[in-house]
This record gives sequence, C-alpha cells and structure tokens, in this order.
Amino acid sequence: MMRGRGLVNRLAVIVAALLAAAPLHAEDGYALWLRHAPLEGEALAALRAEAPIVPVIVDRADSPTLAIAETELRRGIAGLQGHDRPRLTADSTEIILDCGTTRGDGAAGFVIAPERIEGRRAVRIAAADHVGCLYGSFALLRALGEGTPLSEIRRDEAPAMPLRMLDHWDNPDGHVERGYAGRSIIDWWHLPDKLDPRLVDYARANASIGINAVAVNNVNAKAFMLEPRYIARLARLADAWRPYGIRVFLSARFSAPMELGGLPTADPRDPAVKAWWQAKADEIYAAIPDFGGFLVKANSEGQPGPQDYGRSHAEGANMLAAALGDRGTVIWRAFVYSPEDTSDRTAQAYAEFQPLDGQFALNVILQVKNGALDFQPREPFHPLFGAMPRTRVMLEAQITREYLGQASGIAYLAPLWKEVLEAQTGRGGSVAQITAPVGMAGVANVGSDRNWTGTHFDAANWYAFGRLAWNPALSSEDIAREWAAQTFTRDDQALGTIAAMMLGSRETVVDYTGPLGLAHLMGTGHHYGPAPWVCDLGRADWNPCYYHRADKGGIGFDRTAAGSKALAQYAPAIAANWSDPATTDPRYLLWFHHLPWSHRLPSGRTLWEELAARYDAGVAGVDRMAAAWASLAPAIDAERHAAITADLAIQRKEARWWRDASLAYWQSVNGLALPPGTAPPAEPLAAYKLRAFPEAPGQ
Ligand code: GCW
Repeated sequence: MMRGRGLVNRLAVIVAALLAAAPLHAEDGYALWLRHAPLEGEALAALRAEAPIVPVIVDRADSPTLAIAETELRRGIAGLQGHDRPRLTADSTEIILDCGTTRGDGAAGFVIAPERIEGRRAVRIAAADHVGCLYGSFALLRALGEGTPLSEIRRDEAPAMPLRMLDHWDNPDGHVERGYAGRSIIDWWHLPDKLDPRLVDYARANASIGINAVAVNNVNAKAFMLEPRYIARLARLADAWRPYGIRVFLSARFSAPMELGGLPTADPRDPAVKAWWQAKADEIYAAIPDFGGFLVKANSEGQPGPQDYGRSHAEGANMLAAALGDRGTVIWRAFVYSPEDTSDRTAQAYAEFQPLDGQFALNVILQVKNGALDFQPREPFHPLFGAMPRTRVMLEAQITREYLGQASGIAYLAPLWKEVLEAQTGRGGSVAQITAPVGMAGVANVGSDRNWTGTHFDAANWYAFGRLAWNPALSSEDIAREWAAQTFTRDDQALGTIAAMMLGSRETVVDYTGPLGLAHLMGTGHHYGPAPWVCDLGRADWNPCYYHRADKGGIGFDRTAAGSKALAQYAPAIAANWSDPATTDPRYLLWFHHLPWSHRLPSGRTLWEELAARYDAGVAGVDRMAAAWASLAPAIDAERHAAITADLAIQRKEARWWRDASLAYWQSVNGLALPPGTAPPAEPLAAYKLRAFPEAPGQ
C-alpha cells in the first residue's frame, strides 16, 4: 500500500517537473531577447500582485507608436506574469505613458518613475515624444525581465548618440554580402504589395534597443535601386518602420545618373548631374517624407566616385548633400584604398580624407571603420578619429563576423567595440566622445534564419551594438548579463557562467587567429579559415603576406618612421608610445613593428614562444567555453543547448585548424623548432594549403 502510494507520488513529482520544464513554445531563437519568459519566485509573486495595467495614454493623438508601446507593455507584462493576458485587480498599478506632443524621430530619451495618484500606485513613463515613450516601455520591460520590482524601477536616460544605425549589405536578389544567417530579410521582389511580417518584428527588435536608422541595401550598390519601382518598395518599408522610430537610408551608386539617367557623365560639377540628383531626391521625398538620406561607397574597391572625374570626395559628397538639402544626410564612407597607390593600405584613408577636413557640407557625415584596415579581430583605432575636428565623423563597426569565424562558435563583440570607443585619440577625447555628437553604424548580421543571426549567440552582438550606441559607457559584462537574462535564464550562477564565456570569447578568437597584432591572415575572398601563405594575388594589399611580412629574420609590419610611417598619422603622444616596441601595447605589437623571432617580450618569452603560447591559449579558451556550456545543460532548454553545443564543436575544430596551420606556416618561414611543450601541428603544412572552400557563404 505505502509503496504504491510512494510510487504514485514520485510519478506525480516527475510529471510536474516535466511540465514545468517544458517551454510554452519552441525555443528556436525567433523571440530574441524579447521572450518575456515568466518570472520566478518572489519577483513573479510581486508582479502578479502589482497587476500593472496600461489604461491611460496622455496625448494619444492617433499615434501608432503609442499603440505599439501599449501593446508591448501588455504583452511583455503578461509574459513575465506567466499569463496569456494581464490580469486586473482592484489595486492594479497604472502605467502612464506621458509622451509630449511631438511625433519625434526618436532622438529623445525618457524618465521612468513611480508615483501615487489619489493614493493609488502608478508608474509614469515620461518622454518628449512618442518614440521616447516606446523606448521607455522597452526599458521598463527589460528591468522587469531582470527581476527588478516594478515599484523600484527608476530610469532617466537619453541616447548618447543621435544616429544609431544598422547598415545592411543586402543585395536586391536576396544575397547578403558577408551575411551568414541565410538570405536577406527584405523580399524586394514581392514589395511593395507584400510586406513580410518579419520586417515588423525586425523593427520591433531594433526599437527595443534604440536603433533608429537602417540602410537597407549593400554599399556595393545597384543603380537600379534608385528607380521608381524601388522607391515604392522602400516607401512601404519606411511606412512599416516609422512607428518604431526608424528612418530608412539607401545606398546610392555614384554613377546612377549615367546608368539610369542616360547622362554621359556623373561628374559632380556637371549641372545636368546635379539636376538629376536633385530630381531624384525630390522624387524620394515625395514618397518618403522622412527619408534619412544616402549612404555612399565611392572610389573604393571598384565603386565609381568623384575621383573618376578628378574631383575630391568632399565635392562628390557635397553635391549629393545639396540635393538632399535640410531634409536628409549623406553618409560618405572613408573606407578607401587604391589599386594604384602602393603606400601602406592602412595609411590611405587618412591621407585621402584628413586634408579635406572642413570642406564637407553640414549634412555630410564621414563614416569611419573602427580600424584603418578592415574589421579585423583586433586593430588599433582608426587615426582619422580626432583628426577631423571640423567634420562630422561617425563610427562604422561590423556586427556580422566576416573576419571572426562568421556564423560558427561564439565571439561576443562588445569588448571589441568598447576597446575602440574607449581608446584615447590624443586629439579631443576618446573615440566615443568624438563620435557621440554624430553616431554609430553597425553592418548588420541579420538574415532569414529562424533565429535571425545564424547562431543564438550572434543575437547578443546585434543587442550589444544597439545598447552601446545608446550608451557607450555600459560595460560589456552588464550588457552580456542583461542579454542572457532575457534570452536564456535568470539563474544567477548560470548567468555568471554565460557572461564569463562571452567576455573571453573575442580574445580567444584573437588568440587563435591573429595574436600580438597580426591581421588579415584569412583565406582569400571568403575570409574563412587561415591562409597566411597566400602571397601571389594580383594586388599586393590583398595578400596575407603583405600584412604579416614574415621571413627568416622576423615577423610584423613596420609602420614606424623607419617603415611605412603610418604611425605618424596618430597624435604625437600616441605615436611616440607606439613607436618603440618596448612601450607598444603587446596587443598591437606586430601591427606596428617587424621584430626578430627571438625578440624578448615583457612576459620573458621570445616572440616565437609567445606566439605559440597565444595559439595554445586560443585553443584552450574554446575548450573552456565548450566545457562551461556543457555544464549549463540543466539550466538551458534542450533545443538551444544542443544548437550551441554544435556551434562550439565547430569552433573547437576551427581553433585547432588555425593554430596548427599558422604554426606550420611560421615554422616553414623561420625554420625554428617548436618551443618546448608545444604540440606539433596535426597535419603537414601542405595539407592545410590544399583546403579550399569555393562554396563558403557570404562572398
Ligand atoms: O570588409 C570588406 C568586405 C567587403 C565590403 C568592404 C566594404 C561591402 O570584404 O565585402 O564590401 O569591406 O566595407 O566596403
């Protein structure tokens, strides 16, 4: 009898446990950080008791934005309460949206504070405009989702940067350049008639982290995207995203007046060219009154530009800026390097643009990549930051991981961006301070994959980009914990483990791909996997050999006064510091110096020993991440746990491959034995050289 009841009880406990563990919906990542999974314990009891409602909207004034804020609050609170819709009690706390009278462009911040109205509890979200209220609503949900009691939520926030932008390198045929998360989310073919609801979910995710601008197409742009049929499609996107505070930008091809207008030239001084752009801008504004403007890649990697006519970048940008007038902005990219110019590639953008300081129109922004080369796992900050005080300069970061493993494994990029944002330029402050009046753009990592970003952890990079553009002072760790709490679990120990994995992951990638300031050693074209041996490409500066300069005598790129002199582009105090290997940050050592393999480092090791140790540290770092993740099995839903386990298994292979191929190649150059205790590469160098990936994605 007793034994039978014991069994029944045990079964009941097991069934209850299984039910509790079963998620309400499949954890496929689609919900991103907006899952609003039910709170636990006291936090759950408290939110149920508060029973918040959103009954009053001051100045509703027919605002789709406020309707969205209201829906988000209702939906989010119900989710956090573990209900399918919010429950009302006699004592419900009112959430008041108090949003000024303007429709705004999302530049404004918000204040969240508890208050009492006739003895009843309330929380007021106050903002100068409706988008500010939407941001405040998402901030409130974020705080609740982290377990903060409603009555204790107080916020007073304003975005640090006016422009918080995603740049899509999406082509109109659906292929995404350097995209590793499937096809483009924008189905141009069926627009404007059909708008995929996913595009609204995309805007919602962006709004939740404060992103307020999107360039919809690849900077390697097709002229036809300026045709009327595309303007109609863009207008449909703009209409869908406007309530979320997002303005659309279009990448424009500089030669479009020839391709579309039949003109014999695209010379920015030609009156017919000016008139063509003026008419084009007017046509776009007639369809999209709040059109953001043009993003332009000119005279770079084969794209047309003003230099084709002997005109400067400033002349080209200003001609387009005049066409937009005070309605919009030209975002002109500083990523240029020339096939004819044989000087150090990393010095060319500065040489080209710095002398133009003060010549750009007020509605031109210069968009500068974080480093002078190209989104490498680590680069010193770009010398243009601080060097153009009379120009509006914004930062361009890359969220998609072109050079950091693409969509395999984990590389959390907040530490990379923080490193640049916090870098002191020696000329008017940190990179964050210099770009704060303008903004920050990130090359998007979003695609048609169900989880949006290819791997679940890549969503953290989208999230962190938005959070840092909103507030560059946030720490990488706080952002990681915040994201993981909303994405996976609020369990403190699990959060600590996940945050630790994330925080070390980028340095781990640096260690196994390019330690000590080495860069651009990736496979040609697709940039996947190691290929430091490639020396024979048509253009010198496309070869990994060009960047590492390894020979029997040493390794590294001498950019000092004795070498390419690129170092002189930095402020004198910084250049002085980096001109001596002994005072150079070891993380940038081989970026600035060519040193003998026997060069002694502060660690006491020789350069060769340190390199080997770094590669081993990279491999060990990935192994540690995999072990840490395995330990989280009880805390994470099975579906995502398994997916990430598989991602990390791929990264373990890749880390070993990078280590082994790199060591084998350096050995073939320096003829040195491996430092004691270093395991030999698994395969001979020739085997690594034979590996080819013509089908690698994203090219
Ligand atoms: O990082 C490089 C990429 C190109 C890209 C270019 C750029 C859009 O390899 O694919 O082109 O930079 O930023 O313009």
